[in-house]
Amino acid sequence: MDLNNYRSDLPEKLAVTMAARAAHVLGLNSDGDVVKPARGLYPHQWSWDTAFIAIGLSALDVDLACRNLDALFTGQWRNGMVPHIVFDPDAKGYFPGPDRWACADVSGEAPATPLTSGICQPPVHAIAALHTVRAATRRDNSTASAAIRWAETFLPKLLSWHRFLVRERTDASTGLVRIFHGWESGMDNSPRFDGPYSRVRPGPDLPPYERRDLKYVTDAGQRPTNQEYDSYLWLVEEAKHAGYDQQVLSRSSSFNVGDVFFTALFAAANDDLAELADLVRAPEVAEARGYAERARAAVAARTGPSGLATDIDLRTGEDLEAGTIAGFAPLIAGQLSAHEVDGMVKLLQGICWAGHPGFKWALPPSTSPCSAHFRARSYWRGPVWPVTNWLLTWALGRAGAEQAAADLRRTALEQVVVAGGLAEYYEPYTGEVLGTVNHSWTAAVVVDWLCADDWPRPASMTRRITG
Ligand code: 2M8
Repeated sequence: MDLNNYRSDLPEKLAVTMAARAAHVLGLNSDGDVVKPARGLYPHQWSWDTAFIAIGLSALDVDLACRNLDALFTGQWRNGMVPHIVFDPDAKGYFPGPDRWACADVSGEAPATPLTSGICQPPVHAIAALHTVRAATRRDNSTASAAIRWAETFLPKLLSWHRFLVRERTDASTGLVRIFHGWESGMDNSPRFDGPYSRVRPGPDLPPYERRDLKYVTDAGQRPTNQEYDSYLWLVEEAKHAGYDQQVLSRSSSFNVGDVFFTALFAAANDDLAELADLVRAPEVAEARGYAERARAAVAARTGPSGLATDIDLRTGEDLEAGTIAGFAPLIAGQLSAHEVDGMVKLLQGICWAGHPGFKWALPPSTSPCSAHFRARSYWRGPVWPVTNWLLTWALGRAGAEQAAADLRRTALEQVVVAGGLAEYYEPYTGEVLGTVNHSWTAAVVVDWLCADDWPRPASMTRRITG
């Protein structure tokens, strides 16, 4: 078969090969139980990556999925925050590392071990936990009951994390989750944050530093700029200066954004937390439902006539209209009417998103090609990310738009197969692989997509990852 002309559904043999390859990448990126995002560029455990990785692993090895989530939560702070990085003391070469964050030195909330960063990332963990438990219940009885027992132990940790987001991070006036760093959104250099970053002024006392990311991605144009890195590092200094105190930061941080996508994921995660609590007969079902409703209402209040939602700069009150994938927050938040879902699907498939006539694949990029901020090769400013495709397929399926979900999933898989690499992100016009080429969350969503279709799963896939 000529893969360059490949356009139709994956034949079974190719699907199995692809799934095995994705499982192999997860194995390549693991140290013991813990699957890191990528060798070299991201050698520690990342927060929302771990959630997506667990989603993929749950199709291969439920227990390993649980162990990855547990490993991440060993870094949970006393106030409930799940840090965006849990550092591996043996892995070097990532900047900023634990010394630069100095969390345990300046905050009594941070654990002394493991060492962590001092900010968080979107709360996909409850979604991953429920996904994992559901995968287990489709297996044999002993896998199912082990997963339920695990969920009983994991639920209090999830609750403490969600309570942190409600107590420390929910903006009273908008109901949105506030973030103090673009890294917290997971979409680091997205044009969503150009306005807020223009107001971050790195001082002359910014300690010197050396970027390490450019050793692994040699085309600097695919990564954030040096100027952006100065702002990123300056915000770390500000957070340290505030002792990572969330209330102090809400007044002092020069970056303070009400993030619609984070809030939408929080709504969806609370729906799943409620379901998980129900499954293990815990009393917090109503509490989680309440959080979900309030987060969903906050996203709805930021949704314009187009159907897309807009972040807000909480320092200035400015609407952060930038034409990014985060606009699809209402779809992620869930519980839209059939009419609203239909509108979202039309937008998603329209010429300003997946249906852009110049694109190689009908997939939504991180920033709309109709936006003046669109950059085809630059990280979160334009490329297509399999992980956001997964979130959209998941949200569409949940909203009952099964055909749109299936089309998106099929095309996203075809892109990965034809490009020949499980890349971090892809160039929308050419389909070229960008960033790192063996990225775990890409591998994880590929495993989930393939297994969700009940394609055969060879035993070798499980062996490769579990050793
Ligand atoms: C990217 O972010 C990190 C900082 O957290 C980096 O560029 O060094 C983002 O894509 C983020 O969403 C992701 O979690 C992380 C690891 O894959 O990489």
